[in-house]
Amino acid sequence: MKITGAKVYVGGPGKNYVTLKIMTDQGIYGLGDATLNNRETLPAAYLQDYLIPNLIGMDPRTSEDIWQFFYRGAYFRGGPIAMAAFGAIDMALWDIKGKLAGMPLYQLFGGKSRDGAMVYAHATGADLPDLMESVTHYIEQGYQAVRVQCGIPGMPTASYAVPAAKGGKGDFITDFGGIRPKTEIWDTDKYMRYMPNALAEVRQCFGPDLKILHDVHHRLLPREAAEFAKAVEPVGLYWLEDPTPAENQDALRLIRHHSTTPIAIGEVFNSIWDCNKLIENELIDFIRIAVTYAGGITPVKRIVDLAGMHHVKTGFHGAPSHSPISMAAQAHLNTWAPNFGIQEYLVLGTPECDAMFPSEHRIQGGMFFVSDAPGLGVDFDEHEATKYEYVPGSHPIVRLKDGTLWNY
Ligand code: KDG
Ligand code: MG
Repeated sequence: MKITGAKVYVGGPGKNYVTLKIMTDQGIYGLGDATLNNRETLPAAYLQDYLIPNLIGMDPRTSEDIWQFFYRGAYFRGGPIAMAAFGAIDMALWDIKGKLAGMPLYQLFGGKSRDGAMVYAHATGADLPDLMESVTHYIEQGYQAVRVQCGIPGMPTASYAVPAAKGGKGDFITDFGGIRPKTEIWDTDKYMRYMPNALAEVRQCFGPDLKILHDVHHRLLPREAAEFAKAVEPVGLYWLEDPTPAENQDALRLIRHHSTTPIAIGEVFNSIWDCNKLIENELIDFIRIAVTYAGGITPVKRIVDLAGMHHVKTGFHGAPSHSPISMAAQAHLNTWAPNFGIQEYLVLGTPECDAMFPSEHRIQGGMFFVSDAPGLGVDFDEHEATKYEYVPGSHPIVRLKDGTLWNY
């Protein structure tokens, strides 16, 4: 069996999805997602210029060897652009393997450990009453878990993922006005004073059963993160996400020394080497890796197994930037993984998105139910894809009041 060709598409309804389609001499094709938020053209160029020309003629069933060929063969290791490109190839090869076997991917991993996988939504508010309304909206749809983010009085611009003014809901991360980022001002003192009480009010309002998650988005130093994690202990968070950047993996010990609040980290990681110490030293409770930026199903499955040995559960990244293809790859892992925790799920789910990526996967009552179609169980309508073009976008950057550049 041989790979005969591959195509890359950039664009989508309201998002720049990077979609890879690998064709074979047996008529079976595989699909992969290389979307790297706000840098989408780069994995696409890597695929077009270097990876696809090497793929032609390879046996698609040798997915492990192909992964090693590209990873080791690049000489320079890792990085989100390369890993997103390798990730798309790996997903597409697993898709082909599942279609050849006539089985949904979760069967190839070891079968079902559960019927549905719990997902969480994003509740946001410009202020606390606005946030409560947003949480209520998701509970009414059957969600058992929500990530809560809200504006902080006195911060000149909104804090992470919060609408700047009352009225809007949803994720306000990518600005499709161009590649020059807008600036937000961050004030740690105001956040530390306000947010623990705000989280306590959410708990008080919605009772003990709601799973409440909160994302600090790398804004605190390790000591501040420890203080925050300790302060929110009475809230009983399901997780506290990215309380501090984890580039210095040892710094996470400080949080563990002071608090039992569950910690979730990893959405910016690209490999097992970014999280092996965090996992082996049991400094986190959830690993947030994504099959796109971390190089596909092959390496992520190894991370899931390592995590399982250390009581670390999965909580894969699922921001709206991921296409239904990588979300399906994660859904198959979620259906199998004995140490599954929760899945972030924010695929747009619009009629336009469903038309471009048809599938029988379904979300119901805050749970993701994977379809039994062979492979990933998602198709790609190339005709629909031609309706969309790449639209340049950017994340904001963050500065402190005195102008110092801070962590977004
Ligand atoms: O591109 C960056 C987003 O994916 C990120 O800001 C989303 O933090 C995020 C989350 O938890 O979904
Ligand atoms: Mg996050």
